[in-house]
Amino acid sequence: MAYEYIIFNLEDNIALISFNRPNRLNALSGALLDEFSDSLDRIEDDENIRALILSGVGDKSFVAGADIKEISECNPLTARLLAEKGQRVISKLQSLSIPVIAAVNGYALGGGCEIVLACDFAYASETALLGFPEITLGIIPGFGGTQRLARLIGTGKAKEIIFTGNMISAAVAQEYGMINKVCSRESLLDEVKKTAKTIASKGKVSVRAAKEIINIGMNTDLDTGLALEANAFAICMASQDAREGTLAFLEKRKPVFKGGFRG
Ligand code: CO8
Repeated sequence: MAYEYIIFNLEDNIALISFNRPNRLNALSGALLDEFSDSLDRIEDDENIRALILSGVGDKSFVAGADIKEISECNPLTARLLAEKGQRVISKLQSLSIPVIAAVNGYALGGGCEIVLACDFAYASETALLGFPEITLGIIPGFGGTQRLARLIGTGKAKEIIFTGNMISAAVAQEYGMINKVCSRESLLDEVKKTAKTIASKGKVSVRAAKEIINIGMNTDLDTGLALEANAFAICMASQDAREGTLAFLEKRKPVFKGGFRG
């Protein structure tokens, strides 16, 4: 599939997807969602890609939400289908086996904020604004926002953001745990790339296992999560990286991770 509404780049083993509808502040049209979904499949099929970075084209917006023109034309049935489509794509993003970092370079509103919440973590520029303005449109978040926001920051803060539609600054979003780090506009992408490179230099099997177990564990009880962690730990021990990592420590050298399992 050729892409018009996203830009897909590979830098070494790190993928970068930029949402690309700058004259609509990168709003998520159905066509953009299709391209995004296809690019996630491509990434999942390429085991050489070790991390994904998401950002928005232009200096104003990450993603300003779902496309309001498309929403305005929906009837209840097509609205449900569109909400389910967005939820599917964003859940696919969340369960991607490699780490995903959002570089929030401006507005992250509605569907844009829902994308941020499904990433493993996010850095934002100091001028970024996040929020859920749907209530001002007479609707509610429909791509997972009511669920992921409340789970991440608690129901009180989530309800205030969703009921008022007010945007919050990157600094407040950091205080709430939606953003890990606030950077200057100029340094944002470099900071995200630096962290992605650090992650990409670690063991392939162990990074994927850690992500999977944290994600599953957050949706289950502690005992089940601990049992899954022990199994995942055992799988890591079968990897060449576990042998290399532990040997390198004992030999007082830096590990060289190559991925894969011992024969
Ligand atoms: N959809 C479509 N077009 C948009 C969107 C959007 N979400 N956001 C901005 N645009 C367009 C504007 O209409 C404008 O177009 P034009 O140049 O043709 O007039 C262009 O982008 C530039 O925007 P502005 O001129 O408005 O820029 P400002 O700097 O004045 O304002 C804002 C920036 C404050 C971000 C403003 O654009 C805004 O309020 N945008 C809408 C934000 C919003 O409400 N987002 C939530 C959308 S709803 C949603 O995400 C629900 C997800 C679940 C859907 C479930 C499916 C049924």
